[in-house]
Amino acid sequence: MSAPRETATQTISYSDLVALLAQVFLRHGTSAEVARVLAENCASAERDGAHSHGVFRIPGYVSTLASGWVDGKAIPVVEDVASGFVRVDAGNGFAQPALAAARALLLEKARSAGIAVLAIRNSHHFAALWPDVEPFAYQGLVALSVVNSMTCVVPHGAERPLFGTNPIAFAAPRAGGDPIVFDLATSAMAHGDVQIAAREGRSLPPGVGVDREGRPTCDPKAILDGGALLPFGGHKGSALSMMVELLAAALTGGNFSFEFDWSKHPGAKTPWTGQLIIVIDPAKSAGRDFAERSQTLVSQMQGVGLQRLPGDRRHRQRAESLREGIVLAVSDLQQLRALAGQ
Ligand code: NDP
Ligand code: PYC
Repeated sequence: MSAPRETATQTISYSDLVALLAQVFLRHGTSAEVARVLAENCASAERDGAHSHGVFRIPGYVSTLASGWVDGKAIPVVEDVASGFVRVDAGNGFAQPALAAARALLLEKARSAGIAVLAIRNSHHFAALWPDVEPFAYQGLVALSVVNSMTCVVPHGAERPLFGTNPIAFAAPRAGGDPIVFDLATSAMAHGDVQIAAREGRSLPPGVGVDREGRPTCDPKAILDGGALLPFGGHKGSALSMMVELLAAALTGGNFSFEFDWSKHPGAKTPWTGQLIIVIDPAKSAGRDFAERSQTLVSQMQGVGLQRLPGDRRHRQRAESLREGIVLAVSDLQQLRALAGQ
């Protein structure tokens, strides 16, 4: 999925898209709870214009479920391990239902201890990361999450890929406005965006990846066909990607991006790794109101000429989608309806 945007389109409401996607997940082997959580996650990405992790991902979810690589009916096991630490074994299921299962306990701990860590392991994350942190900011909390993916990024100074595309997402409350949220792959480009560029026949900017011989290339197909991505910002992005491997895998008990072998599951696309979420209650910090301080910072940034905050584009697109409906290619909608058995 991801027909070029100039193809025939149709609009669908957010709630209808959630219902349609839930039907797709259910029909392809998930439990009702997993279908609900993944459908909301995927529809939210599409609603916010995060196309690389919206309905574009559905064929990958479906082929992965069909391959037996992931357990769509896994029941996460939540463990209360310390005053500020919650562990979840996702049971080879998806990470988002694991977060949903642990959410209430994580919130309670963050409010009482001032900070709490959620360590999810044995989990698959195939989505955007901001939906995992943004809701905490709407509840007045600061949240940071990292997840590792699959080997496709060459560490800075190395010769072959090892790291995943390893995103970092952050959310913080802001007085009188949407929370401050950013969510970025530590690779120069998300793997999903490389796939979309390949399908649309677009070339990439220099510095994104290398071909199978390790030579710099702007051809997305060469990156996907035996080549690899580079970290963003050279050694700096590479260090952050290494940090993500340590926090999301080593600290949680999940797999590093290079540790799983899905070759015996043709069609498998979802990385089998781990995820870490840290939630902080700013009410425990000294003195001034955190959300007011966030707004002060934003005002100052705007005062020096900043036109666009991270998250602004998504929030603008969200408002438009909720007002006018989500625009999908007709062919994508037909494919979703067929997958839903309609
Ligand atoms: P982008 O480079 O598109 O955006 C990164 C962040 O920068 C966003 O918060 C974005 O805000 C902000 N931003 C973009 N342009 C500007 C600008 N000009 N000024 C200020 N802020 C800006 O994201 P990536 O390609 O790095 O990642 C895309 C998605 O892929 C993410 O959601 C990530 O979680 C997901 N991903 C998931 C993986 C997984 O394993 N599950 C692995 C890798 C990536 P805005 O949203 O408003 O555009
Ligand atoms: O876009 O890099 C990516 C990605 C990896 C796993 C899910 N999304």
